[in-house]
Amino acid sequence: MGLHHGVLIALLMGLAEATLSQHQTNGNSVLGTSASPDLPKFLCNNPLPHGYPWGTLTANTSDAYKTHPTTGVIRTYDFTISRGILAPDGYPKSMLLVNGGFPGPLIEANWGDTIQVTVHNNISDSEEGTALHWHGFLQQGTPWEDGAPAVTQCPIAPGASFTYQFQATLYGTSWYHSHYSAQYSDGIVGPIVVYGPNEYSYDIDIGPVMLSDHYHDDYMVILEKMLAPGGMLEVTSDNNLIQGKNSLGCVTQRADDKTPCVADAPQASFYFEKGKVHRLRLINSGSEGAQHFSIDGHMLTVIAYDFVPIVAYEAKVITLGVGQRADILVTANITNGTSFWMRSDIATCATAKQPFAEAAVYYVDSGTTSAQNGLGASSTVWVAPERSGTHEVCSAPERLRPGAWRGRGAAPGGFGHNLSLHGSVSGKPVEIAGSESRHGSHPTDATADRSKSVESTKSDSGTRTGPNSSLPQPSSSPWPTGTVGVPDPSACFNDDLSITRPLYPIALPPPSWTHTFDIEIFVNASDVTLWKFDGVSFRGDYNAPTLLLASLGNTTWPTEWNGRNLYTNTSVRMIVNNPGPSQHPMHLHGSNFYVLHEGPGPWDGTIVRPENPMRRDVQIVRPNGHVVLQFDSNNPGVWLFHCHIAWHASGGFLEQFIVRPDEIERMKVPSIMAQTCRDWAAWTGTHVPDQIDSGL
Ligand SMILES: *[C@@H]1O[C@H](CO)[C@@H](O)[C@H](O)[C@H]1NC(C)=O
Ligand SMILES: *[C@@H]1O[C@H](CO)[C@@H](O)[C@H](O)[C@H]1NC(C)=O
Ligand SMILES: *[C@@H]1O[C@H](CO)[C@@H](O)[C@H](O)[C@H]1NC(C)=O
Ligand SMILES: *[C@@H]1O[C@H](CO)[C@@H](O)[C@H](O)[C@H]1NC(C)=O
Ligand SMILES: *[C@@H]1O[C@H](CO)[C@@H](O)[C@H](O)[C@H]1NC(C)=O
Ligand SMILES: *[C@@H]1O[C@H](CO)[C@@H](O)[C@H](O)[C@H]1NC(C)=O
Ligand SMILES: *[C@@H]1O[C@H](CO)[C@@H](O)[C@H](O)[C@H]1NC(C)=O
Ligand SMILES: *[C@@H]1O[C@H](CO)[C@@H](O)[C@H](O)[C@H]1NC(C)=O
Ligand SMILES: *[C@@H]1O[C@H](CO)[C@@H](O)[C@H](O)[C@H]1NC(C)=O
Ligand SMILES: [Cu+2]
Repeated sequence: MGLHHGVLIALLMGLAEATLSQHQTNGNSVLGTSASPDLPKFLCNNPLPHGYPWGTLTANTSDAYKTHPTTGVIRTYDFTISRGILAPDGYPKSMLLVNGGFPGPLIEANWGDTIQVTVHNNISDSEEGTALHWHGFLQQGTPWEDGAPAVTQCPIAPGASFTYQFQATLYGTSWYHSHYSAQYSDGIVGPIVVYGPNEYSYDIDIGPVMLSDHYHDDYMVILEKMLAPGGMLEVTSDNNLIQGKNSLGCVTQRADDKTPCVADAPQASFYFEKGKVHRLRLINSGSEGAQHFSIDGHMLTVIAYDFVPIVAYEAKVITLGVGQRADILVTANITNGTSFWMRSDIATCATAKQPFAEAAVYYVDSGTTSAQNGLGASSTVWVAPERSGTHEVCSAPERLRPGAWRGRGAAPGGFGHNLSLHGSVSGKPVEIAGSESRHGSHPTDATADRSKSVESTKSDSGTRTGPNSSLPQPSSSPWPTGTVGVPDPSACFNDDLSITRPLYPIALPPPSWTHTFDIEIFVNASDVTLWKFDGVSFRGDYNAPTLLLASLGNTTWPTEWNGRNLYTNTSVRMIVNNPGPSQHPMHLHGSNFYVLHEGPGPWDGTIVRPENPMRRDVQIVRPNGHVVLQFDSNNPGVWLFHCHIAWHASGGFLEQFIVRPDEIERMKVPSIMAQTCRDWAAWTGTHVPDQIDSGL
């Protein structure tokens, strides 16, 4: 849907100002601003056996697929999905927002906690269904909570609500997104952090860093073009964002497009403490492009991919396909500069009008003590910049190390609290089963004089105002292409499997079934170009979720549902051949897979490190190449295996596996699943849902 006239005028008035406020670019999100809190080592409003929520378990000795803590703690969240107009890159667009922010609120939990999210579908003015997928969560025993419409549930009808509840049995960094059509491309995305044991220590957790290509057109407009007779599968992005922000949004505006765009929207900024080790949680939450991420001059130490801790290795540039995550450590140890560009470039196997995302990284002096906030000089509190947040300080040994925590200024809602290194924090009490009720707060950014805290830098004479006109622009240069460790812009594959090694080794079991999955493009009888995966172009039925049919013993489905019953298989090997020029980030729900081999051309039959192959939940199959994956098919449920490019999934690039059908039949599906279908059926009885695509 386009922008309405009245709205447009209101917007024009709002945009008359020189630059855009955080609220105009990102709504209620504070990511990428000084109001974004650093994260703790773990949440501590809960029991801490042996000092940690997860007791004595460690990253390098735990097989998380078999052993995980069960804390009994429930982290509750309340999400409302509504339409709203934001201008993330200066170009206003009608978006779909979670609690009024883009990106949506952060979900936090400790390893072993239960996450409960109530989702209200408030999408109006052209109503739509929705469903949220919790990417990378295994959903053992709760396959109906996976959030895939037509597979695990009926969509949440407009005006209806649905409460998801599932346990965090893996830990690390992930995200949630709508799995309804390509809806998440319009903004229904947000980060998830599950705190767990760390093998590699760090001082400051900067938190999620969301990398996403960005489209000025609504997802439905894009799909209508793509799926029109004679249409093309290729979709072109307009910009690239870090934390949902970037400038240059007007550069790609079409000449005939009179939408009032504001040049030089603010870019994101990050604050590093000199000499300290920072953890960044990179997430490719985009719709198509693979991202090449770097910070000028800084080596990146990768400690986890997806939900899998790995043996640390150093890199200059990290490649992330859509859905993939990387946890990295960055030491602020450059001595001849204090501000640097963080960069994320869309690799050239995707078509992008403006592929370069930038954000500023500022070194701040960690030696400063606070005089401004009424705390005595004996309390070491980092003042620069002032932060807000509601994290507790708990008395676990690790948390007492000075430097690990930052002081926080007045929080947005006015419930500021005083931080001391050894005590607890006064402020809003949080029940163990209570909510982390930070969503919906407006970014007031009560920052004092930030420029004081930032060391003087060589100011450059750049013409752009971002990231923030009150701070100097970095003038650093990117790693030169063509040098060791810097991939060519056309490189569309993950780092070599020989250097990405899980910290906890698991040997590859013998497969009980091996199958080759082909990727094809074809034109259907209506002259629509679509994808085929494993011989079928997927099209789901929102009114008939396959998991619910399987639970009733029905696994005989129409061909276009592309279901494969795995019967009593124990481990399934999947050879995926990609004959085309696009990369495909292959994602499996319900399991992590082993990555046996990846490369150009066909597979030569060799396996990289069979005694401990890489494991993750998304792996890129490169253009004109192959990937060989294998998973232990022991988690009962119906699980999607698909390309995570939103446009490819819409074009039919999905398959669903029926895992352990006998056990599915024995599971007790909560009655709310049937009620959700009745609500959806009631709504579709009077409305025709515009399912022009695969549905996912
Ligand atoms: C830039 O600074 C202004 C004033 O301090 C603040 O309101 C705004 O949120 C900042 N923007 C970012 C992206 O940090
Ligand atoms: C796991 O890591 C700890 C802490 O670094 C170390 O002491 C221990 O030896 C490691 N254990 C194994 C099995 O690698
Ligand atoms: C629901 O959506 C409407 C229209 O977009 C909006 O005005 C309202 O604030 C939303 N309600 C909530 C609770 O977010
Ligand atoms: C900075 O730290 C990185 C580790 O992240 C290290 O590889 C590099 O050598 C250090 N550089 C300097 C100048 O100390
Ligand atoms: C800082 O030092 C590095 C390595 O010697 C050099 O490449 C870079 O240009 C220097 N930066 C500045 C701003 O002088
Ligand atoms: C913080 O400390 C100051 C000075 O001791 C006190 O006046 C204020 O009430 C405290 N704030 C909170 C939220 O505890
Ligand atoms: C071709 O695909 C489009 C998009 O999925 C669909 O609407 C149309 O019905 C299909 N045509 C035929 C003949 O199957
Ligand atoms: C199973 O479900 C499909 C789709 O609803 C239906 O066409 C088929 O008749 C069902 N089979 C049985 C045996 O009920
Ligand atoms: C494994 O799954 C394949 C695909 O459906 C099937 O042909 C085969 O019989 C299954 N094997 C076992 C042991 O269930
Ligand atoms: Cu794809």
